[in-house]
Amino acid sequence: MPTKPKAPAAPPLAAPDTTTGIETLTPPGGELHQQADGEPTQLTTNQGVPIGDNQNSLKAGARGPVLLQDFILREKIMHFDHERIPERVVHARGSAAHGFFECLEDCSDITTADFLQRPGERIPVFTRFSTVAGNKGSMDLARDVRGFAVKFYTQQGNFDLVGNNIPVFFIQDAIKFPDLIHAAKQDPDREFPQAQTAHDTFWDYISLTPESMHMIMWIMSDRTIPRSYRMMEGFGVHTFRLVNAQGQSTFVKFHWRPKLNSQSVVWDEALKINGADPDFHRRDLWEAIDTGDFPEWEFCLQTFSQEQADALPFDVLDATKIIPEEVIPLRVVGRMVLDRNPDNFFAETEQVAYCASHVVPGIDFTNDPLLQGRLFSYQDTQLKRLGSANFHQIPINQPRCPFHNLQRDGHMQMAVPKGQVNYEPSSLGEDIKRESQASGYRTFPNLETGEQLRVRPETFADHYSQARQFFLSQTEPERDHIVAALIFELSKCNVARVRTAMLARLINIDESLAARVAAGLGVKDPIVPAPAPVPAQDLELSPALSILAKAAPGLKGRKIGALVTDGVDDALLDDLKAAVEAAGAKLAIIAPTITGVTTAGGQLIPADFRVDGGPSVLFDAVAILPSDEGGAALALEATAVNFVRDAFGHLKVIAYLPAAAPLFVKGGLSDANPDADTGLINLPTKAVSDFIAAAEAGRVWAREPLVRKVF
Ligand code: HDD
Repeated sequence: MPTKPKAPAAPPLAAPDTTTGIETLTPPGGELHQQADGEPTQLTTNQGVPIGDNQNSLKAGARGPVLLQDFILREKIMHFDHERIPERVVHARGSAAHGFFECLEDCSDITTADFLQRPGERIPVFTRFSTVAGNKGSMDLARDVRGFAVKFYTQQGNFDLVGNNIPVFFIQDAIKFPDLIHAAKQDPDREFPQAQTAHDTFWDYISLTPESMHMIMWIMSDRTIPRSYRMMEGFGVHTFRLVNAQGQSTFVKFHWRPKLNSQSVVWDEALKINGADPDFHRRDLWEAIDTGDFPEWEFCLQTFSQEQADALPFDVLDATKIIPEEVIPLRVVGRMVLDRNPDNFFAETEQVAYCASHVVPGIDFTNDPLLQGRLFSYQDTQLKRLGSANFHQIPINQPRCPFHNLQRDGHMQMAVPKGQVNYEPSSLGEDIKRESQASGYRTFPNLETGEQLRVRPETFADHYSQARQFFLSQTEPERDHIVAALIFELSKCNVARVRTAMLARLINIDESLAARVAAGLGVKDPIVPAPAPVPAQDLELSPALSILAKAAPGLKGRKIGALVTDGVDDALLDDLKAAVEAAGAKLAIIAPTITGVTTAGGQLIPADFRVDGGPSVLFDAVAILPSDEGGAALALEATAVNFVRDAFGHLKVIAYLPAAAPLFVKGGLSDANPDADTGLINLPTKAVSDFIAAAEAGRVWAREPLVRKVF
């Protein structure tokens, strides 16, 4: 067994201050409540009573009735009956990891936030990624926004940055959120479709919600089918406020930038990954961390003043808008590394309670009406989910700094607060902690005036300009994918009005977009634009909005699949493995049996996957390396033929030996032309290094028109 690499040497994480005498919750206070030292020597009940037989219930006679007095049976079953808690109403399916945040730059010029003051200092974080619409047991590769929630355990309390992998949102006001989510999730009468927006109710709602058009461009792009959680950007979405020691406020948008760059799969591949490995993303995150390949993100601030905000052509309180990086650049002030998998999914990933209202001194809110609604929603939902106002006492939710107040009691109180005094002002209870104006959280004293109105500001009225900017800032393959995604989704809508209404919106974003989607839907009638009180402006394009324009060549963190048979060439396989690993990727062996293959030189190479369990959708590039007899035998396996056909169809780089010819013929790829296709690497002619270089360059976009109709 290879030994597990250890986390890089790091300065110790800031530990809770134990010198203040303030109680923290681990371990619980009071001698009575100390856990006994040492591991129990045998299975016990929850009361610590040793269990003699965990297989048979207590009966009156060997074949007689079970007795009610069997407290061991009743305790075990009662606990089992209560194992489930309500799943999150959105973001139910997720995966999380522990790690650290390291400050890289002193930010005292703009914020007093303690974790952004001292370069080199690290604090713990717990980060959960999720899909939004699907239930807890749904598949990972749904076309969906991904949640990107980070709990920073700072020395001044927990800061939760509850963001997404997309920097804008569907709606501008939180009062619309329940309707949006009802429309997106399964239909209430039949409880399907699961984990997808490709249905009438979602598109009906969207067609009637023009403010969602910018978000629609993002969710129809490849951002919603990421290759890995490790390869996603993250965004705080709203405009927040930073406040420095002088009380000055600076607006900020929070960004996470992955070290591995943003990467996505293609749609047909996503559909097939969901069948091949519904846990594709959670497995990928788990395995990367487990093998020491720790994912990392830069933490960036996009800061701006009131004057800069006033000069922008939209309102910074509108969560359907971005500020292009070209207009206000990002300042990299920290990094996050995830280096430890949870010990227990339920205790940590399921019970972690992120709240948008959890901020720390130096970070404050703005009047964004979407953010304001969120400030209520998260605490409320945690009460429902976790069952008690004491949810902050669950270990994953506890601050890592001392905390103390006079809140008491409630369901599942875990602490044992001492003393007679649980109120203040009080003249008794000398040791209770008091408020401090000097160091306490201070809300920025923003001047607010105005009538009480239920209205949307006029500055929120432009719904199309940034949607157009996003669409036109994409590279050609990315625009093609937005068109294809809209055609796919709208083709799943049975109600013709919904399709027509969407075309009437799309034409306000870009005429060619609407025309192409109409062609893909087979709509021949002219498209009548929906009323657009503020027509789309031509904003400066922003290449930073494109994944492909920013892509850097490389295979780090990727997976290469080699389909082999008995008789595979030893030297070739060794070269391939060495080259793949040197590029920072991992090689997986796919073989006709899980025991593996015997090479031409007589070595037994164990397989990672049997051919039907390791389709090419699980890999970023593939090598087809059968022996002469092996190639002919594989051509009789539909899964091996599909391996090659799908790798080609998903625009992957394929290295192959001449012995793979029967697979290409059976897969309908006999006319694939290695002279014209940079992704076909004929190994006797070309070298393993050519394969690696081609795979590092990414998918072969030029092949796309050969494998599907581009409207
Ligand atoms: Fe939300 C969960 C992100 C708008 C109400 N949200 C949740 C999670 C993420 C986000 C990442 C999962 C946290 C976890 O892993 O436990 N939500 C966002 C973003 C939004 C947003 C980036 C817009 C910018 N959310 C939003 C609104 C509301 C909510 C407008 C309600 C008015 N969100 C919730 C919630 C959830 C939640 C119901 C479900 C489970 C939970 O909170 O803990 O309160």
